[in-house]
Amino acid sequence: MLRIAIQAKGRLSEQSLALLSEAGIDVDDSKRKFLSRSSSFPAEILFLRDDDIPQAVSMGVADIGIVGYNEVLERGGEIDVVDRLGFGGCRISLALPKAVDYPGLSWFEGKRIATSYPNILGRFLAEKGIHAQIMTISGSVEIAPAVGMGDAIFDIVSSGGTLVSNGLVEVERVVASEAVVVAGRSLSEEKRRILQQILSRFNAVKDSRDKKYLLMNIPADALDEAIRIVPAMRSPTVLPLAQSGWYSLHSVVDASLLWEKIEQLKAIGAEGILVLSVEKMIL
Ligand code: PRT
Ligand code: ZN
Repeated sequence: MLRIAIQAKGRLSEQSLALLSEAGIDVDDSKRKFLSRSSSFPAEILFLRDDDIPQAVSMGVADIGIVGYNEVLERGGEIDVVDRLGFGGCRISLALPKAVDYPGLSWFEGKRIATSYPNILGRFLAEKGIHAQIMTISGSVEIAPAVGMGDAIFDIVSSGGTLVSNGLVEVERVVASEAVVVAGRSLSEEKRRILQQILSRFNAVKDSRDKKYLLMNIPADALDEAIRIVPAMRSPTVLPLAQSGWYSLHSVVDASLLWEKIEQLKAIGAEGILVLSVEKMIL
């Protein structure tokens, strides 16, 4: 049995539950219990605030956790990042009122910077040799300069909309973050085995998310060129059609290249192109 901590309520909770479910780890979260046993996998889910997940894993209250890398960097502990999940992407940046004419990092010397990430900021400033006063506040950091609680802020940015609507400009991107899996350092053999099983399922889910399955009819004389355009993982499947001189070709492509590939295939005579989502992909 492995205990997995995830965010109870917030930006990462739905995608964490969806990932677990796609990996065959179903949890009944309708009762919103603190601890919930999976009905389909030897795991239980502990619902926590994201700030508490690194410590919970470090102390062994949970064996692994799904949490923003920003929290891992800020809180530290006896934990290792064992996987990156590709959602919850954001960065932690320094931002200033837009009226300031920013000359570079030296501007921060002697200034007051409001943040919920004092440890990450402290390390960054020390590394750059800048002496500034860090003002730790736990929420609504973006309003700090307007109310006189700091000259600048160090906060999470994703679209940048919040900065703009508060009259701030991002001047330094300090760290990039996304949701990650963290694991404790003293897991038993059995727990490590379950963790490996989970990670390989997560990878299958992640790999399938950005792939599309393509089927098409292709004339015999264009077959070699079609195989070059969509080479698949090993090589595409080619089946003869009932009508001679034609083949059915099946392949897998990166979703980002889908339209480009379709246009190339049409140009060499492919017909009846079908595009399907990939449910799971095991490499
Ligand atoms: O209650 P709990 O403590 O669990 O939740 P929380 O309120 O501390 O965290 P939550 O749910 O807001 O975020 C959880 C995690 O999501 C963070 O730790 C990050 O890893 C990640 N994440 C991704 C973000 C954002 N994107 C994000 N945009 N966390 C916060 N924001 C904030 C940002 O600070 C800004 O104020 O959302 C606002 C909108 O951002 P813009 O730039 O898109 O306007
Ligand atoms: Zn939080």
